[in-house]
Amino acid sequence: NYKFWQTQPVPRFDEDVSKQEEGEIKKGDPDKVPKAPPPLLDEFEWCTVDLDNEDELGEVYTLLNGHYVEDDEAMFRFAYSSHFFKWALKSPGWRKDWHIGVRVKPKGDAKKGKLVAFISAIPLTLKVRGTVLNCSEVNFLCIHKKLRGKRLAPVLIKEVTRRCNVEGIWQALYTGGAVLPTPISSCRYYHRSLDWLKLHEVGFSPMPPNSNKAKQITRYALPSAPKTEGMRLMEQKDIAQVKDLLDRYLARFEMLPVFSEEELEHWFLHKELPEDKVDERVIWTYVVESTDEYAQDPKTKKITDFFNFYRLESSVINNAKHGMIRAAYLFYYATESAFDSSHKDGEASKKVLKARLNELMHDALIIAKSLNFDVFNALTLLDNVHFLADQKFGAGDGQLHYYLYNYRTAPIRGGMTEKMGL
Ligand code: YNC
Ligand code: MG
Repeated sequence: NYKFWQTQPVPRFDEDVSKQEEGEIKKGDPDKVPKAPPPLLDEFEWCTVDLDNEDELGEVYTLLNGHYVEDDEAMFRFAYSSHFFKWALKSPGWRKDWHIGVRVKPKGDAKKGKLVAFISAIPLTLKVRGTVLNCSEVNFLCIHKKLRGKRLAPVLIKEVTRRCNVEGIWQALYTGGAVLPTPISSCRYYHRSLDWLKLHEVGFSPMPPNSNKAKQITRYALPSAPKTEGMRLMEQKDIAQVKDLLDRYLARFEMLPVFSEEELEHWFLHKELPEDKVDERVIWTYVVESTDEYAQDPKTKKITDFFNFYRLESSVINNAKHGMIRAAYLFYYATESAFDSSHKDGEASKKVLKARLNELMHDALIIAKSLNFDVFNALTLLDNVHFLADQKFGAGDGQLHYYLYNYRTAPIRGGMTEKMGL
């Protein structure tokens, strides 16, 4: 019955949001923002986690790797790398005090007690049906398994809200598998096997009736090299062009993130890692650079398409043979073929887009396979419906619900930002 959520500025399930005015639910009042965090039980205390401190980064890593999101059957659990946390939590404009922890109060001579809960926010500029919202994105809410069911989650949510309000931020975007009042959109996870046998052995991919191992392996076989001419890894010099293409592409959707060049660089461009950390790489962005058919100089090239995926492992909780699943998550993409104007009718234009997306995603799968990923994941958003079935993705049982805090809007159709796991 949502004892906590019914006290919050979010639409109720029974509201007909389409009949109400779009916008802020409760006007933010800086004078009413509490000066201090809400109280915790006596044995706990608030802290700010310093992700620039390797020890504290390690504490977040340990908490989340032992206690973060699992599937319903507790077979798999998200296993973020330390570098992933830096990527996800230190995007441009990040604030240290938005990395919030709860510790057990230190005993004896100890300087700090064990980290038992975490919640975070990063700044996000979001466009919802033309309105630009300066909001935050709340993620990585996690409570130690021994402290579950004690109403600590609402306290963490109140504290992250307070720390956002202090900065004059009154709206937030968040996602999750839990059903809360009230999703603005809901997506399903789709999975494309790259190493079917391994996925089968860990219990992720069942054997379909009337099939066998050999048939399944053949079904998901991929060529060894990508096919699209002009495809290469994104470089620094591509940022402005990729941003222009992405901005135009995302403008076709009802809700989208607005990235500055600096943000786009952070999220899309891989930076060399120290030698001992090379396998913590998170992001791979590929661009297609083609000869521009409209250019005066036929040698002029421009970026006509791009896509990227990030790496997020899942630990396999109880399996003798495999400890980890290496998953690639489709993040963003954009293609000039979305603006095809050679056809007058919409159906023909859609075919152009569909054909191009299938070429691009086929190459994304080939590349991910060559990078040793076991599975390629995507959500039912953006233009993904055009390629999921053709590229042999199968529907998963995970749903991802999207929520906005303190903002009322009619349900969002189709695409929007791709998400970082949960
Ligand atoms: C959840 N995922 O309904 P009611 S996603 C929000 N998001 O409240 P307790 C959640 N609320 O129903 P536990 C939630 N899960 O009584 C539960 N709740 O109104 C609500 N799992 O609290 C729940 N991470 O402390 C109920 O629950 C109340 O001990 C119960 O802890 C929950 O990061 C949790 O799945 C999820 O670590 C922390 O189970 C724990 O069970 C856990 O008794 C594994 O809480 C990891 C996991 C969630 C991933 C995520 C997004 C979080 C968004 C939070 C909302 C942000 C709002 C915007 C704030 C900023 C505003 C501004 C400006
Ligand atoms: Mg609790």
